[in-house]
Amino acid sequence: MKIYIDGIFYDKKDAKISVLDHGLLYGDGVFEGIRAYNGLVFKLEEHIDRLFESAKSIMLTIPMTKKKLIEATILSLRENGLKNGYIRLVVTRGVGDLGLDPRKCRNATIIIIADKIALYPKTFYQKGLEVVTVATPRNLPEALNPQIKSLNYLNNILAKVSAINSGVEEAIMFSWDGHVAECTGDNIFVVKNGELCTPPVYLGILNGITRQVIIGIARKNKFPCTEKILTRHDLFIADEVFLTGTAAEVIPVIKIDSRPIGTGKPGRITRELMREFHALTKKEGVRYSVK
Ligand code: PXG
Repeated sequence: MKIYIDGIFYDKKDAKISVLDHGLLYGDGVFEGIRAYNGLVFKLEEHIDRLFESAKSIMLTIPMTKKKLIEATILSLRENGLKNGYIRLVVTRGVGDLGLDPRKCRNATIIIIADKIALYPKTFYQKGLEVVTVATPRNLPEALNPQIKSLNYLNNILAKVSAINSGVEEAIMFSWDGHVAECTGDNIFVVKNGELCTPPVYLGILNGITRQVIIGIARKNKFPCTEKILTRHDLFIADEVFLTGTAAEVIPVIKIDSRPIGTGKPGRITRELMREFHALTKKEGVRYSVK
């Protein structure tokens, strides 16, 4: 495995960064997760745009143009001979002194890891996933806006720990005032009477790229789809619930807090959207060739 750090590819064992990098010391940095399907990078420009927006929001200058970063991303897939894969782009504030002051970090560090990812075991995609609601609320947007995909994921990790402690793989997080927000690395959709609903971004969630793709597919297929405030009650009485994310793709939820959702099996609309999503990943994206 070859890992890109600041313009050079290193073997995995040699891919190292300084202990004084503020990405490590303070979680000061941003990241993206991107997927490639059969030689096509899905929504590459959208991910690069979001990375630059996350960086802008924390006043971090990415020392590379979007075009060059796209080239480096594709090069990473090529170097690793990956036709299918997951790309983790990380930009940290860089090496600095001890102390928060980002001015002490002269150069941002750019890391590109191209590998595989399996967020949940494969069987859950057919059988559906069991999840729990957790007490840890999503970050307050006024404190650290969840739209920033920052290296500070402790909020979500705490929720994930609660899920694991409850014997399931994923957690549904709420906003500080008790509305459904999102999961630890996925957005959430509810289906009720043939209509789709998903929480609005202003509530304090990541505006997932898969989320946006699913909204588009749903509307194209004439399923009404709205951004709406949802409560725990709406989850419990839903006909179907599913999660979306680059790593997770589209995954049905069949139980929340030990309560069966709908029939307790992956629903018809969820399955249709999963099919449509996979069909889209096969035909859309930035094409590249592998040696
Ligand atoms: N919400 C959160 C909090 C996320 O981190 C999503 C939703 C889905 O967004 P996209 O744009 O991917 O549809 C995410 C995605 C990783 C990793 O380790 C990253 C995410 C999820 C899981 C793993 O790179 N972020």
